[in-house]
Amino acid sequence: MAGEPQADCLFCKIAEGEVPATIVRETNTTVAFRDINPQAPTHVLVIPRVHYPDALSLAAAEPQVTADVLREAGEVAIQEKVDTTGYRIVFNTGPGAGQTVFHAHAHVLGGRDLQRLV
Ligand code: DGP
Repeated sequence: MAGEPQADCLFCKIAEGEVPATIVRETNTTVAFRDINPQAPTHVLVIPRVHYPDALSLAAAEPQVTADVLREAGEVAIQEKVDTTGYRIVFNTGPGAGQTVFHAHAHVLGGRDLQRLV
């Protein structure tokens, strides 16, 4: 059920400490950890502890937690010192957009010149 831990979800397992990850920040509602396949010098994923398959289903059910994810993405940028040069927050949504893990997550990318996407 949405909102409940999913036995087959990698990011639920990371949130519960069952799968190791390099965690950079944690709150009661979120976990931030380094992406295993970094696309920039700073590439951190921020996830809600609760399981929803993507950012918009999280937003519909848990607006406060969604705000927590976004705020933590900004805190990661400050902690990683990419806030002054600029950084990108990305929510890949759906397979056609490259989403491969169906537990909502924000990518925080920075530390290099990021090509303009839009
Ligand atoms: P997305 O393509 O938006 O669903 O992003 C999923 C990201 O998750 C992708 O950039 C790689 C990362 N990832 C996949 N498996 C692991 C893992 O086991 N550990 C960590 N730290 N990151 C992972």
